[in-house]
Amino acid sequence: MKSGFDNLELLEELYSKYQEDPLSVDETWRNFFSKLDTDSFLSKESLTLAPLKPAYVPSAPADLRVYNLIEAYRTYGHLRAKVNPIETHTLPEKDLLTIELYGFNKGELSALFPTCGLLSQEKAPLLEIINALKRIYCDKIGFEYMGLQRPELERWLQTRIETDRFRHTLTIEQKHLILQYLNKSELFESFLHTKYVGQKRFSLEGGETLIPMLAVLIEKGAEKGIGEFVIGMAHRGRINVLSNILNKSYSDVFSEFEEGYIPNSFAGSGDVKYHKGFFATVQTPAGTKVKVSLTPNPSHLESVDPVVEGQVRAKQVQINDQEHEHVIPILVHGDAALSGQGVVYETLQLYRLEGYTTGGTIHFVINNQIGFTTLPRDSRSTLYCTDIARSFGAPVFHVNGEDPEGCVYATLLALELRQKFHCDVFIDLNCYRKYGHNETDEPAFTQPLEYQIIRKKRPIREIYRDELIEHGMLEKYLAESLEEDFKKALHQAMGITKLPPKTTDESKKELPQKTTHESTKTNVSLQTIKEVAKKICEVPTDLSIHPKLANLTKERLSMVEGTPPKPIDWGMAELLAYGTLLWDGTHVRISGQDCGRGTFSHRHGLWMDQVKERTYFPLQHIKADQGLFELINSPLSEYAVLGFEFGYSTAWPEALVVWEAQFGDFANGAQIMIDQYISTAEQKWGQKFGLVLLLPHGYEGQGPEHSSGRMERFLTLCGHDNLQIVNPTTPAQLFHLLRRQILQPIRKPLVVFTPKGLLRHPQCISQLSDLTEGQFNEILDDPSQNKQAQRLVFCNGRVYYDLIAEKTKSNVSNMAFIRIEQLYPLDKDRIKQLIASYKNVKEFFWVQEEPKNMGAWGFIHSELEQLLPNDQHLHYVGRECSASPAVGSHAIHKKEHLDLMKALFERGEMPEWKHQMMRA
Ligand SMILES: Cc1ncc(C[n+]2csc(CCOP(=O)(O)OP(=O)(O)O)c2C)c(N)n1
Repeated sequence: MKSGFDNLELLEELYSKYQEDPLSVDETWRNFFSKLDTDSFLSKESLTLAPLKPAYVPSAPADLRVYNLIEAYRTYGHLRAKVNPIETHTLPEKDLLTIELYGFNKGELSALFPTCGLLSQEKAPLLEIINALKRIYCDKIGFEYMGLQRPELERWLQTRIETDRFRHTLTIEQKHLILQYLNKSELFESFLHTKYVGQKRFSLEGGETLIPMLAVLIEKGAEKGIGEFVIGMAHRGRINVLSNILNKSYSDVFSEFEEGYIPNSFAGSGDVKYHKGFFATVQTPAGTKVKVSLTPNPSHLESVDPVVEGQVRAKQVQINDQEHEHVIPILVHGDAALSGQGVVYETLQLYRLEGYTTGGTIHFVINNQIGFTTLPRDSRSTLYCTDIARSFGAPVFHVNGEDPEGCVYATLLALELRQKFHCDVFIDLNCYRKYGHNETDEPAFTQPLEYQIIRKKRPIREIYRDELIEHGMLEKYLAESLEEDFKKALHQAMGITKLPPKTTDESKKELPQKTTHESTKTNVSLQTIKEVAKKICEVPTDLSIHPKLANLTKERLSMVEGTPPKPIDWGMAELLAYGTLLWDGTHVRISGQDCGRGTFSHRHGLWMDQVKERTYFPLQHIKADQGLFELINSPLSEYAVLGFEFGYSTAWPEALVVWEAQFGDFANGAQIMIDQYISTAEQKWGQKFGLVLLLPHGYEGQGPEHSSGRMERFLTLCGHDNLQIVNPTTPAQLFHLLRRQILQPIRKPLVVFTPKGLLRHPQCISQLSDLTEGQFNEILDDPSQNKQAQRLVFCNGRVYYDLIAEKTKSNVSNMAFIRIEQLYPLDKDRIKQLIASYKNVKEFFWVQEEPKNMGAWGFIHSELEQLLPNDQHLHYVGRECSASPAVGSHAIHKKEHLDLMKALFERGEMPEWKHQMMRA
């Protein structure tokens, strides 16, 4: 019996025969192969099959028709460009560029026509004009730049491309340098392939031209004054980029391939080698130094894009790079991921927004024309994987990986364009993937015919080397010695790798930060609070604000200046937290949907002039040397915006970076950012950052989608002190919590469940003295200090206010309420102390408004039960398990709420408590 592989061989043999002579195979196979030929890679033909109408007016003069023809090449020439090193079929002649469409015939090819500025002479034979157009637009670079709605940019590029200025100015030294980078790129991979057989590395082979492209970009960029590049990329070629672009030592790379490898510098849980980040200062051949970092990246493709943008933005702001010209983002994509992942669109949407722009990103696509086992025809509806670029007016240069000089030319053009127009630009590196998805995969299971072509391919390095030798630009012996020297260096590095690791001493490793429950001093002097309050309530004389806002500022000022001061509400406490941090020079950045005013109109950190178009941010006007304040209404995206803020906070850990969700549950639109980055980045990659998430949460009868911030999800992510999960219940608690985030000695992400109804609840207030004297309390004891209580109720968040209202109403005296403000890390010692202070307690309860399978119960019940006296259990009072977070009907919500209160307050003196189940 024949195995699958035998059949494959047979198939390959048949296909080879068919390629030589289609008539040599029988008709069934002929039909099958001809279909594969046109379908195997996304066919540009599909665009050209419809019968085309003439693109000229018959009466139009010749110069106009020539101009139309030139414009057609500028617009569609890329469709004819020879950019695909594994093209399986030749395109038919008849297409959008055929001369008949523009009113010419073959007999006119030698007739003279105006060149319309394309050539230096005024007139030229039609054939010469067409040949020039083919050379410019249909050679090994496809320029896609027309119709981007940026005429200036299009004109500039046109001049650049058509005068072909620096394409042919590569010196012999530069050509040798390109070859040297190809040597490094390809020989490094083949070395790993033979030394570490069967180990995953996501080889770059087939697309190794990426290395000279990146190298030249960094070199030329540095010479033009760029001080830093931040690169985001996925698995493919990452190890190659680490070694050959960021100069991570070969021996360090090899040691990570060794069996038994244990990292010797960081004691977190770590990550696999093709996800880790790296930072280096690289010296260019001309001696210029430039910083290059590669951002850590999880498996989730494209998720790193907004992270890189956020990091770059933070770095630009830190060095006051207002023109966005000194720190540049580079994103390297895979073709399937680029066209498939929605976060790409969300990230691109940020690029010209004032609060997020980084002045343009240079994108590279390692377009190996496959995603794992899926071909383009199954993975996208667009012609190019880069078609998203058109939505944002970003030019695309389609290049052929087997044309290293063209690739380098396009890269330098992209750099110049980005620096001049501050736009995004894409380089679509058409190449192939030498092996399967990884090195252990057999690609011929799913792409037998493509791999027949690919297996016959010579390495790009060899093709280019032989080209240089053939054109007399390189001596053969020199080429050989360059290769030998590099191989020797790899062998030497390998020798070092075999030595024992530098240190296995655990005590020498950098540890993840530990949290403590010691309080941080966060109170602020009365004088400073007054000065800050005055400034944030001061309306400039030339600003006409909304009358209600004018009243609000007076009201707010009276919370500090009144005699006696009025109670502080949530909005004022929050602004005072930001204001006092800014006062001390901390940078505060808040972004989220509609966060300027605040979804619930509680913040009003952004004032609009009611007469003329003008915005005013009072927190930007506190004092001369204050910290920078940014309050940014974000686009309607969670994934990219949260990713951006995460990136920002990792690059600027001393800043208070806040992301607010419109409602807490919208955060799940950014779940990848929460799971893959925020909760794990310190353990995986050693990143220290203090990002704050504000998630409005609370059961107020607004239906399934507006009640829950999905606290349970965050609580299941907790471990290794990775997060701080807080549901504060007073304005003063919020004030101290936000200040603690900056003033405590460690940096940990903070997830805050924020209120909606409580924003204006008459009981949810604090006194001025709570800000000047207090601190953040992770656990709040019952303020009534009813230490004789027989029932001790633990709770969390807004339900506390319902409970004390009900307690007052029903005149209950045997209960005390303890609020767990900080759920994680949980201060168990403090809870134990409090439990011990209530000596008469017979019953312990946890009350929550969320269904039992949601909220804090799943996390807290085992934590609290361990702390109770021996024979005691924690009784659950709350809604039963539910599929949906909350009911849709307000009336049912109210009934559920009454039932909940009754369940706690209307039981007999000492009921036999069971875990309470309630039904609506
Ligand atoms: C968001 C996401 N979904 C699925 C995967 C699994 N996966 C890993 S690589 C890959 C194919 C990627 O193809 P492409 O973007 O073209 O890059 P290539 O591997 O070809 O370089 C897939 C589906 C993933 N890593 N991330």
